[in-house]
Amino acid sequence: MFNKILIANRGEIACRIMRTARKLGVNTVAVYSDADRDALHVSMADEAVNIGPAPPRESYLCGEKIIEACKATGAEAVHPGYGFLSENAGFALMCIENDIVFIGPPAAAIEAMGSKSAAKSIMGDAGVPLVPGYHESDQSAGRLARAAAETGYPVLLKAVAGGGGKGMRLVQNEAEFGDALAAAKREAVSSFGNDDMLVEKYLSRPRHVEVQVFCDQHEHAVYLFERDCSVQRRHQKVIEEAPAPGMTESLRRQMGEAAILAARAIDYEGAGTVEFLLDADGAFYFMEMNTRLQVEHPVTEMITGQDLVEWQLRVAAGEPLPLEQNQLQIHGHAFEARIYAEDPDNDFLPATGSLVYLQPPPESRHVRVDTGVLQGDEVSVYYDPMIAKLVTWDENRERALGRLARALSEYRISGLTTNISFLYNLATSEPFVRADLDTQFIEKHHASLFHTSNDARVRDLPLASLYLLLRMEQSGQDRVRGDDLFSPWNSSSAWRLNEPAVHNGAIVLNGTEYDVPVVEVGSGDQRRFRISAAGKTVLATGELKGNELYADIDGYRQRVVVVPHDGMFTLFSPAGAMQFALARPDYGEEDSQSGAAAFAAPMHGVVVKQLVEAGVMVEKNQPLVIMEAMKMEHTIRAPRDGTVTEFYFEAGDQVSGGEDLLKFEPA
Ligand code: MV4
Repeated sequence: MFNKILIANRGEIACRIMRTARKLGVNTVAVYSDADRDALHVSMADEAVNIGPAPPRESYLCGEKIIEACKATGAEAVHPGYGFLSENAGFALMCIENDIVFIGPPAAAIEAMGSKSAAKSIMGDAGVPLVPGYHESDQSAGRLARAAAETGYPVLLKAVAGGGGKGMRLVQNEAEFGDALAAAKREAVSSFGNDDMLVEKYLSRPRHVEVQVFCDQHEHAVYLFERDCSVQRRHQKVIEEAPAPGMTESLRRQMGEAAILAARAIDYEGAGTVEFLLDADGAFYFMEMNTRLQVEHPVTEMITGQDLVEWQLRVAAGEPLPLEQNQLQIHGHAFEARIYAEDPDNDFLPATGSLVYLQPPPESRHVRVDTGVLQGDEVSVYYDPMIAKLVTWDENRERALGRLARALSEYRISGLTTNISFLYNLATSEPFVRADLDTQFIEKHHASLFHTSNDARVRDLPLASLYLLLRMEQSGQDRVRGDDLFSPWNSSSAWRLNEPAVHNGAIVLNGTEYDVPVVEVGSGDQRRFRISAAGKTVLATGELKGNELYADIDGYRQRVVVVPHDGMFTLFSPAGAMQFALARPDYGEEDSQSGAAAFAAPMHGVVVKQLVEAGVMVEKNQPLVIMEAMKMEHTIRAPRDGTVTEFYFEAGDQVSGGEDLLKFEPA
């Protein structure tokens, strides 16, 4: 085994690799860019070397600097992680030339899988099943058109140098062929500088099923079963699982053995993944081979009980594979959800900013969190905005999926927008629960996954209202215990003595404001909130314990989780995640954490307009300030008669959710 290795990567995968190195007693060297001086992967390493400015070209992608760092620290081997230099044959060669072990396959194996047509030729010759089609070198339009006709429409044109769906075109019939070819070539040339095409029979509803393989330097090869990565968005994986639902033992063995054929065909060594398209009829076809450890490797670790990074280090050090095929078994089921700083409701626009608050769910035998960031870290523009991989395991798919949904509902991040509630909607959606998976999953079920329609969610308005009422009462009590007594709407009981217990609050769902009037009825054990929302009136009561709301609505009881973030709230119920905000704060001021009196901004946004002068008397409900957030204007109104004694912002100012907007003195 090595004495010291260098990890030529950052973030969660660098941390992941160092965890295993430490376990094996291997010393670790981190490399870091100027943007990563305070990153977790740097503090985890035994030594760390600065390799330049933030842009990857000048640091993490700069092979010479990595080699230099190895020499300076005496590292014997380099683990490239995924991305960056992991599938760069030139870098693998450079390592060898400098007597440094590249923890990955031989450069020739990386090279061989770089071209789709060359890869297909090799795999076809080795007896790995291919999608019917054409992958020869004659690239004349006439030859390609004839290949399409022989294959049979519809066909898919794919760029030979392609990846990630770029330079790919579906052609339905002969009439469309010419235009489609021209379009695919244009895209391929601009993306890859190479417009060679291959032609494939189009499969209409395939699944993406990939097989993990491992080879050592002693002719041994095993497969560690499959992962289903069908749920993707723009060719980015979203949720992965192992094993693939609906696999038979026979299909598993056939795919596993085909994957080993593929690996042997290129004299593979180390960890590799053979990707297949699995058709609805059970036929499977080679798609590509990834010559690296993949992001989603943890689901394989969870169901096999193996540490794949340990296997990589052992194999690279010349040891034989730790286990033979007949010693490997699947136990249970695992999921991985990729938690990203991005906005699903804005075409998954990457989000940058500070992880102001970061609380992952507790880790256990069932829940694993692979991350490279800590609370307070920045998600910068330079690197992939993945925050963490949330991995769950249990005895079967249903239970593992339940664990995933639960863990997602417990994941708390504020400071930037994340895809957590989108992932929750996905994990709890009926077709996903049924394992009705294919590569069009997200497009097909768009309406139930995104916050495009409120129709289904208005049913949960009473839950949101009940939460806000109970939260107000709690913070009111907190404040009475504290010394923050000046504000009458903070301590609910104080002013309710003089007014009927009526709340005229309004709740915003995805930019639409709903009036949700509430009347308190009864007292003591019999006290209920009579909540009217969306044309229906219910009687509600409940208890709020931390983030758990124990709700009783017309006698129907349920426990849901509500997570505050950025002045908004996400309610996780079995129906999916619902985001809401307080539109008119008649349920009381909502930010109990900051202890802020007065008006906290309901969310990140911009102050558009100040509507009254400081010091002038205003009436209850009179508009005070207009804020714009999420492309919506929100009016902040007076909670009762009084005066604004101070505005903390001017028109045009950026405000963070939870920050005080103004100070109000009741009459
Ligand atoms: C296909 C296909 C259907 N038929 N090939 C997309 C990216 C590229 N690496 C391969 N891809 C596909 N190839 C044939 N002959 C459908 C896809 C595809 C896809 C594959 C895996 C995961 C997600 C996908 C999403 C859309 C299309």
